[in-house]
Amino acid sequence: MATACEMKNKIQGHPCFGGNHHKNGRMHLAVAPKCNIKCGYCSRKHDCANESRPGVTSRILTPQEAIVKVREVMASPVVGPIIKVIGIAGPGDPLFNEETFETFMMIKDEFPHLMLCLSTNGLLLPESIDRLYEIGLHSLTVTVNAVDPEVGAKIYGHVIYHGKHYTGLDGSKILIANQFEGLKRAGELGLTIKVNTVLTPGINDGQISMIAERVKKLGAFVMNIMPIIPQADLAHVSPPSEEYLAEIRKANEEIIGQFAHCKQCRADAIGLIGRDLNMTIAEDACSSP
Ligand code: CLF
Ligand code: SF4
Repeated sequence: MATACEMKNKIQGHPCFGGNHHKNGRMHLAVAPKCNIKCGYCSRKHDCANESRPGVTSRILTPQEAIVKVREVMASPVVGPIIKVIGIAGPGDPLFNEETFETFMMIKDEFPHLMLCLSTNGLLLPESIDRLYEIGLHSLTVTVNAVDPEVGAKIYGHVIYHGKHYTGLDGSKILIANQFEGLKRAGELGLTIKVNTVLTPGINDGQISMIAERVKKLGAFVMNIMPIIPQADLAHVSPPSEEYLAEIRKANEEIIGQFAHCKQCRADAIGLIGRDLNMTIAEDACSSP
Protein backbone atom coordinates (compact mmCIF):
# COMPACT_ATOMS: atom_id res chain seq x y z
CA MET A 1 0.00 0.00 0.00
CA ALA A 2 1.32 3.48 -0.88
CA THR A 3 2.23 5.85 1.99
CA ALA A 4 0.31 9.13 2.43
CA CYS A 5 3.29 11.05 1.07
CA GLU A 6 3.67 8.86 -2.02
CA MET A 7 -0.06 9.17 -2.62
CA LYS A 8 0.08 12.97 -2.35
CA ASN A 9 2.69 13.07 -5.09
CA LYS A 10 0.76 10.63 -7.23
CA ILE A 11 -2.46 12.64 -7.28
CA GLN A 12 -0.80 15.88 -8.38
CA GLY A 13 -2.62 17.00 -11.50
CA HIS A 14 -5.54 14.59 -11.23
CA PRO A 15 -8.72 16.68 -11.00
CA CYS A 16 -10.84 13.93 -9.43
CA PHE A 17 -8.40 12.99 -6.69
CA GLY A 18 -7.72 16.36 -5.15
CA GLY A 19 -5.38 17.83 -7.81
CA ASN A 20 -6.35 21.42 -8.73
CA HIS A 21 -9.52 20.90 -10.76
CA HIS A 22 -9.56 24.52 -11.92
CA LYS A 23 -6.30 23.96 -13.79
CA ASN A 24 -6.10 20.25 -14.61
CA GLY A 25 -8.49 18.53 -16.96
CA ARG A 26 -9.38 15.10 -18.20
CA MET A 27 -10.49 13.55 -21.43
CA HIS A 28 -12.92 10.63 -21.45
CA LEU A 29 -12.92 8.14 -24.29
CA ALA A 30 -16.28 6.44 -24.85
CA VAL A 31 -14.90 3.12 -26.11
CA ALA A 32 -16.78 0.75 -23.78
CA PRO A 33 -20.43 0.22 -24.79
CA LYS A 34 -21.30 -3.12 -23.13
CA CYS A 35 -22.23 -3.66 -19.50
CA ASN A 36 -22.39 -6.85 -17.44
CA ILE A 37 -24.70 -5.75 -14.64
CA LYS A 38 -27.96 -3.85 -14.32
CA CYS A 39 -28.04 -1.06 -11.78
CA GLY A 40 -31.60 -0.08 -10.86
CA TYR A 41 -30.89 3.58 -11.68
CA CYS A 42 -29.52 2.83 -15.15
CA SER A 43 -31.74 3.09 -18.20
CA ARG A 44 -29.12 1.50 -20.52
CA LYS A 45 -29.95 4.09 -23.16
CA HIS A 46 -27.40 6.43 -21.69
CA ASP A 47 -23.88 6.65 -20.31
CA CYS A 48 -22.98 4.64 -17.22
CA ALA A 49 -24.79 6.38 -14.39
CA ASN A 50 -22.08 5.30 -11.93
CA GLU A 51 -19.68 7.75 -13.49
CA SER A 52 -21.62 9.73 -16.02
CA ARG A 53 -24.54 12.04 -16.36
CA PRO A 54 -27.54 10.11 -17.65
CA GLY A 55 -29.50 11.68 -20.46
CA VAL A 56 -26.61 12.14 -22.84
CA THR A 57 -25.83 9.33 -25.21
CA SER A 58 -22.27 9.27 -26.43
CA ARG A 59 -21.03 8.25 -29.81
CA ILE A 60 -19.01 5.11 -29.31
CA LEU A 61 -15.43 5.37 -30.55
CA THR A 62 -13.28 2.50 -31.73
CA PRO A 63 -9.80 2.43 -30.16
CA GLN A 64 -8.43 3.72 -33.49
CA GLU A 65 -10.89 6.62 -33.50
CA ALA A 66 -10.10 7.29 -29.85
CA ILE A 67 -6.37 7.72 -30.46
CA VAL A 68 -7.08 10.06 -33.36
CA LYS A 69 -9.28 12.09 -31.01
CA VAL A 70 -6.53 12.21 -28.36
CA ARG A 71 -4.03 13.46 -30.98
CA GLU A 72 -6.50 16.15 -32.04
CA VAL A 73 -7.15 17.27 -28.46
CA MET A 74 -3.49 17.23 -27.42
CA ALA A 75 -2.65 19.34 -30.49
CA SER A 76 -5.21 21.98 -29.52
CA PRO A 77 -3.34 25.01 -28.14
CA VAL A 78 -6.19 25.82 -25.75
CA VAL A 79 -7.22 22.37 -24.52
CA GLY A 80 -4.08 20.25 -24.98
CA PRO A 81 -2.06 21.79 -22.14
CA ILE A 82 -4.96 21.33 -19.70
CA ILE A 83 -5.40 17.60 -20.25
CA LYS A 84 -3.52 15.52 -17.67
CA VAL A 85 -5.71 12.44 -17.50
CA ILE A 86 -7.26 10.04 -20.01
CA GLY A 87 -10.27 8.32 -18.48
CA ILE A 88 -12.37 5.42 -19.68
CA ALA A 89 -15.69 5.48 -17.87
CA GLY A 90 -18.26 3.93 -20.15
CA PRO A 91 -20.83 4.27 -21.45
CA GLY A 92 -20.98 0.62 -20.19
CA ASP A 93 -18.44 -1.13 -17.97
CA PRO A 94 -14.88 -0.57 -19.23
CA LEU A 95 -13.61 -3.95 -17.99
CA PHE A 96 -16.29 -5.79 -19.99
CA ASN A 97 -14.94 -4.29 -23.22
CA GLU A 98 -11.60 -5.40 -24.67
CA GLU A 99 -11.42 -2.03 -26.45
CA THR A 100 -10.58 -0.44 -23.09
CA PHE A 101 -7.27 -2.30 -22.87
CA GLU A 102 -6.46 -1.73 -26.54
CA THR A 103 -7.07 1.99 -26.17
CA PHE A 104 -4.99 2.34 -23.00
CA MET A 105 -2.07 0.53 -24.64
CA MET A 106 -2.11 2.91 -27.59
CA ILE A 107 -2.27 5.96 -25.31
CA LYS A 108 0.56 4.67 -23.16
CA ASP A 109 2.80 4.21 -26.22
CA GLU A 110 2.10 7.58 -27.76
CA PHE A 111 1.41 9.80 -24.75
CA PRO A 112 3.29 8.23 -21.83
CA HIS A 113 3.01 11.42 -19.74
CA LEU A 114 -0.80 11.23 -19.54
CA MET A 115 -2.33 9.51 -16.50
CA LEU A 116 -4.58 6.57 -17.33
CA CYS A 117 -7.79 6.43 -15.29
CA LEU A 118 -10.58 3.87 -15.26
CA SER A 119 -13.99 3.67 -13.65
CA THR A 120 -15.71 0.30 -13.22
CA ASN A 121 -18.50 -1.51 -11.44
CA GLY A 122 -15.78 -3.89 -10.22
CA LEU A 123 -17.30 -7.21 -11.30
CA LEU A 124 -14.28 -8.15 -13.41
CA LEU A 125 -11.72 -6.36 -11.27
CA PRO A 126 -10.08 -9.41 -9.64
CA GLU A 127 -9.24 -10.93 -13.01
CA SER A 128 -8.31 -7.60 -14.65
CA ILE A 129 -6.30 -5.80 -12.01
CA ASP A 130 -2.88 -7.29 -12.85
CA ARG A 131 -3.40 -6.51 -16.50
CA LEU A 132 -4.37 -2.93 -15.69
CA TYR A 133 -1.31 -2.59 -13.49
CA GLU A 134 0.97 -3.84 -16.27
CA ILE A 135 -0.55 -1.35 -18.71
CA GLY A 136 0.36 1.36 -16.20
CA LEU A 137 -3.07 2.37 -14.93
CA HIS A 138 -2.64 5.37 -12.65
CA SER A 139 -6.01 5.66 -10.98
CA LEU A 140 -8.95 3.41 -10.42
CA THR A 141 -12.53 4.18 -9.46
CA VAL A 142 -14.89 1.44 -8.33
CA THR A 143 -18.58 2.14 -7.71
CA VAL A 144 -19.58 0.42 -4.49
CA ASN A 145 -23.17 0.95 -3.38
CA ALA A 146 -23.47 -1.66 -0.64
CA VAL A 147 -21.50 -3.92 1.69
CA ASP A 148 -24.51 -6.05 2.53
CA PRO A 149 -25.69 -8.24 -0.41
CA GLU A 150 -29.30 -7.91 0.78
CA VAL A 151 -29.09 -4.17 0.20
CA GLY A 152 -27.17 -4.69 -3.05
CA ALA A 153 -29.99 -6.91 -4.30
CA LYS A 154 -32.33 -3.91 -4.09
CA ILE A 155 -30.01 -1.94 -6.37
CA TYR A 156 -28.68 -4.52 -8.85
CA GLY A 157 -31.26 -6.19 -11.06
CA HIS A 158 -28.90 -8.75 -12.55
CA VAL A 159 -25.26 -9.68 -12.92
CA ILE A 160 -23.79 -11.54 -15.88
CA TYR A 161 -20.62 -13.24 -14.76
CA HIS A 162 -18.54 -15.57 -16.91
CA GLY A 163 -21.53 -16.12 -19.21
CA LYS A 164 -24.05 -16.92 -16.45
CA HIS A 165 -27.00 -14.74 -15.53
CA TYR A 166 -27.62 -14.14 -11.80
CA THR A 167 -30.45 -12.17 -10.21
CA GLY A 168 -31.27 -10.91 -6.71
CA LEU A 169 -29.04 -11.99 -3.85
CA ASP A 170 -26.98 -14.40 -5.99
CA GLY A 171 -25.88 -11.63 -8.35
CA SER A 172 -25.37 -9.09 -5.60
CA LYS A 173 -23.13 -11.48 -3.60
CA ILE A 174 -20.83 -12.11 -6.57
CA LEU A 175 -20.60 -8.42 -7.45
CA ILE A 176 -19.85 -7.22 -3.92
CA ALA A 177 -17.32 -9.99 -3.26
CA ASN A 178 -15.49 -9.16 -6.49
CA GLN A 179 -15.52 -5.43 -5.80
CA PHE A 180 -13.77 -5.91 -2.45
CA GLU A 181 -11.39 -8.57 -3.71
CA GLY A 182 -10.40 -6.32 -6.64
CA LEU A 183 -10.00 -3.31 -4.36
CA LYS A 184 -7.81 -5.30 -2.01
CA ARG A 185 -5.47 -6.28 -4.84
CA ALA A 186 -5.47 -2.72 -6.23
CA GLY A 187 -4.50 -1.42 -2.79
CA GLU A 188 -1.66 -3.94 -2.55
CA LEU A 189 -0.40 -2.80 -5.94
CA GLY A 190 -0.38 0.82 -4.75
CA LEU A 191 -2.91 2.14 -7.25
CA THR A 192 -4.61 5.46 -6.56
CA ILE A 193 -8.14 4.42 -5.67
CA LYS A 194 -11.42 6.30 -5.50
CA VAL A 195 -14.71 4.73 -4.53
CA ASN A 196 -17.93 6.16 -5.94
CA THR A 197 -21.12 5.49 -4.02
CA VAL A 198 -24.53 6.39 -5.37
CA LEU A 199 -26.51 7.64 -2.38
CA THR A 200 -29.97 6.12 -2.80
CA PRO A 201 -32.19 7.37 0.03
CA GLY A 202 -34.23 4.70 1.75
CA ILE A 203 -32.03 1.94 0.31
CA ASN A 204 -28.33 2.35 1.05
CA ASP A 205 -28.10 5.26 3.54
CA GLY A 206 -27.11 2.84 6.29
CA GLN A 207 -24.33 1.32 4.19
CA ILE A 208 -22.28 4.44 3.50
CA SER A 209 -20.13 4.43 6.64
CA MET A 210 -19.52 0.68 6.33
CA ILE A 211 -18.37 1.16 2.74
CA ALA A 212 -16.13 4.07 3.82
CA GLU A 213 -14.50 2.03 6.60
CA ARG A 214 -13.94 -1.02 4.48
CA VAL A 215 -12.50 0.69 1.40
CA LYS A 216 -10.25 2.89 3.51
CA LYS A 217 -8.76 -0.23 5.09
CA LEU A 218 -8.11 -1.64 1.63
CA GLY A 219 -6.16 1.45 0.57
CA ALA A 220 -8.72 3.73 -1.11
CA PHE A 221 -7.63 7.36 -1.13
CA VAL A 222 -10.93 9.17 -1.54
CA MET A 223 -14.68 8.60 -1.63
CA ASN A 224 -17.15 10.29 -3.95
CA ILE A 225 -20.72 10.07 -2.65
CA MET A 226 -22.95 10.92 -5.60
CA PRO A 227 -26.70 11.65 -5.49
CA ILE A 228 -28.90 9.13 -7.31
CA ILE A 229 -30.49 10.46 -10.48
CA PRO A 230 -33.74 8.48 -10.28
CA GLN A 231 -34.73 6.63 -13.44
CA ALA A 232 -35.48 3.11 -14.66
CA ASP A 233 -36.30 0.64 -11.84
CA LEU A 234 -35.40 3.22 -9.18
CA ALA A 235 -37.31 6.09 -10.78
CA HIS A 236 -39.56 6.25 -7.69
CA VAL A 237 -36.69 7.09 -5.30
CA SER A 238 -36.44 10.71 -4.16
CA PRO A 239 -32.91 12.01 -4.71
CA PRO A 240 -31.07 13.33 -1.65
CA SER A 241 -31.27 17.05 -0.99
CA GLU A 242 -28.01 19.01 -1.15
CA GLU A 243 -28.15 19.39 2.64
CA TYR A 244 -28.56 15.65 3.20
CA LEU A 245 -25.74 14.83 0.77
CA ALA A 246 -23.45 17.34 2.53
CA GLU A 247 -24.40 15.85 5.90
CA ILE A 248 -23.56 12.31 4.77
CA ARG A 249 -20.24 13.44 3.29
CA LYS A 250 -19.38 15.26 6.50
CA ALA A 251 -20.28 12.24 8.61
CA ASN A 252 -17.76 10.15 6.65
CA GLU A 253 -14.91 12.57 6.08
CA GLU A 254 -13.08 11.47 9.21
CA ILE A 255 -13.05 7.92 7.89
CA ILE A 256 -11.92 8.75 4.35
CA GLY A 257 -11.41 12.00 2.38
CA GLN A 258 -14.49 13.11 0.50
CA PHE A 259 -14.46 14.39 -3.09
CA ALA A 260 -17.19 16.97 -3.44
CA HIS A 261 -16.56 18.45 -6.90
CA CYS A 262 -17.88 15.60 -9.01
CA LYS A 263 -20.10 16.72 -11.86
CA GLN A 264 -21.22 13.24 -12.95
CA CYS A 265 -19.47 13.75 -16.27
CA ARG A 266 -20.40 12.33 -19.64
CA ALA A 267 -18.43 9.33 -20.89
CA ASP A 268 -17.01 11.59 -23.63
CA ALA A 269 -16.31 14.71 -21.51
CA ILE A 270 -13.21 16.75 -22.35
CA GLY A 271 -11.63 19.58 -20.37
CA LEU A 272 -12.07 20.88 -16.85
CA ILE A 273 -14.65 19.27 -14.58
CA GLY A 274 -17.96 21.02 -15.17
CA ARG A 275 -16.63 22.90 -18.22
CA ASP A 276 -16.79 20.76 -21.31
CA LEU A 277 -14.40 21.91 -24.02
CA ASN A 278 -15.62 19.77 -26.92
CA MET A 279 -16.73 22.93 -28.73
CA THR A 280 -13.37 24.63 -28.25
CA ILE A 281 -11.68 21.70 -29.93
CA ALA A 282 -14.09 21.85 -32.84
CA GLU A 283 -13.36 25.60 -33.18
CA ASP A 284 -9.58 24.99 -33.00
CA ALA A 285 -9.89 22.37 -35.72
CA CYS A 286 -11.86 24.79 -37.91
CA SER A 287 -9.33 27.61 -37.49
CA SER A 288 -6.29 25.37 -38.24
CA PRO A 289 -4.78 26.00 -41.70
FE1 CLF B 1 -12.80 10.46 -15.52
FE2 CLF B 1 -13.66 9.43 -13.35
FE3 CLF B 1 -11.13 9.23 -13.98
FE4 CLF B 1 -12.17 11.54 -13.23
S1 CLF B 1 -14.31 11.74 -13.97
S2 CLF B 1 -12.77 8.30 -15.08
S3 CLF B 1 -11.98 9.69 -11.97
S4 CLF B 1 -10.84 11.18 -15.01
FE5 CLF B 1 -14.37 12.96 -11.88
FE6 CLF B 1 -16.25 13.19 -13.63
FE7 CLF B 1 -16.91 12.84 -11.12
FE8 CLF B 1 -15.80 10.92 -12.47
S5 CLF B 1 -15.86 14.59 -11.96
S6 CLF B 1 -17.74 11.77 -12.91
S7 CLF B 1 -15.25 11.61 -10.43
FE1 SF4 C 1 -25.58 1.09 -16.09
FE2 SF4 C 1 -23.07 1.61 -15.35
FE3 SF4 C 1 -24.62 0.12 -13.78
FE4 SF4 C 1 -23.73 -0.84 -16.11
S1 SF4 C 1 -22.46 -0.29 -14.29
S2 SF4 C 1 -25.81 -1.00 -15.33
S3 SF4 C 1 -23.78 0.99 -17.43
S4 SF4 C 1 -24.93 2.31 -14.28
